[in-house]
Amino acid sequence: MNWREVNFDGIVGPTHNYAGLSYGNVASAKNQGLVANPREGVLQGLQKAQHLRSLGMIQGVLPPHDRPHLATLRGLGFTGSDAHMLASAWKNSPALVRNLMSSATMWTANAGTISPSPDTENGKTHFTPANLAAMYHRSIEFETTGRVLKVMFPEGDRFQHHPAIAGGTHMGDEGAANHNRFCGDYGQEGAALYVYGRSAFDGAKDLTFPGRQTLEASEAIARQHGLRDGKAVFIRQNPAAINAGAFHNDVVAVSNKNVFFYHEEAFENPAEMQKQLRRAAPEINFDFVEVPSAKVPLSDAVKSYMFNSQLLSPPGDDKMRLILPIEVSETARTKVYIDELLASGGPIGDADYLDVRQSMRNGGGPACLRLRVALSDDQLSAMGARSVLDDALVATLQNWANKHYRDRVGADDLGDPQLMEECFAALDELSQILELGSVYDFQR
Ligand code: SUG
Repeated sequence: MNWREVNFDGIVGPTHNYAGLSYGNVASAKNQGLVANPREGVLQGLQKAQHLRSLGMIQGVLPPHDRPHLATLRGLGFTGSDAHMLASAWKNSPALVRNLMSSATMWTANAGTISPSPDTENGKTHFTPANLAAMYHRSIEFETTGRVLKVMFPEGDRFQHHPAIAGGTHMGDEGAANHNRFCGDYGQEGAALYVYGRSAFDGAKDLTFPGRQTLEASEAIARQHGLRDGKAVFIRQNPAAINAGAFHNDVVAVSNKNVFFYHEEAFENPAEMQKQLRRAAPEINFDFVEVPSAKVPLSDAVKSYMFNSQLLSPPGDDKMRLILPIEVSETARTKVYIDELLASGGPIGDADYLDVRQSMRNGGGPACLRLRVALSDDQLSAMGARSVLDDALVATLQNWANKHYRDRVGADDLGDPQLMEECFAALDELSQILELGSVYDFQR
């Protein structure tokens, strides 16, 4: 049976904008108020997906969500027609509308946590959508995400879905961005590393920025996914990394198979992290590529997003390949470091620099934009919906984006009923293209 990692990239939504909503996310705060170009954003994302396809990878997509999220407005007591609800909410609280217009679902590394079937007791692939409780504009994602995942991976012999973890910020869960699966090969049993920022009940006095992921939420996911005893490792992020802007662990670390590429200051106790992983999976020949602060200061890692890269095993290649944001090549020390890394004879032999600047300005690099799922041939053929890209689907999506998306969305546009109509028209058509059925909350 053939196994591979499939990347599901979030399609940038029609309301993509820079509202500065994510406290602790340095890029989001810095770029607040810029005019966004959603059309350029979606095309940059598709170009990244095409690049992976050109390397021989199988590539899927996940759809954007309906924005403004009318179900949330209704839950807050707004009534009447869609346009009336939007107008009243905009008058009452533009800040609320800005939150409900966010296109943050594009960062599918936060869509959920996935444990592939070789790692679970019942031999099924398990899914838990992330509650994203830390940020209001993201806390409205999990219900739609859960519906989409169920259409794409139908519940049954192969796939099992769980509800998002309840409990608000105490049980804050940000999904795969704080989760790494290690294995010898994708179809072999692996070990899971869950990285958390704080414990639910301890106050985390050493954090100035939010620790979005709690230990208790991570433990709950490992339990409900039925990971085998001893195969889940829980390690704390370095508070200094969170305070420097690494709001998710994937800003300072990325893994693939047996290789872990991470910054020296990513974890509170990196030696303990290595020890526990080796203990959890003695059969895996771990290769830890720890990047010293002396070569790449934490500030350059956060600014360039060097670790928010995709680390791939393209079919037929002996060495792994990094997909980096172009900002890494524009930051002196990270460019020098990557050149040295590729020449070092280690496990990583190639690197490509891609332009995903529309997303990067909100703190989302190549790794944020994708959800990884290890799938066998059999599981791939059992998938629902039409989310795996081929040339025809890419062309259809490009035409769709060119037809529906604006090339400018600024702060004042977010209360515009016309933008809402455009978003719903685009998603109505997209749900047909991707054969999603009724996953959205708006009525058409
Ligand atoms: O949750 N930005 C996202 C970026 C998520 C990046 N994901 C990973 N690291 N995996 C966030 O902070 C900004 C939206 C705004 O400001 O409008 C935002 O939500």
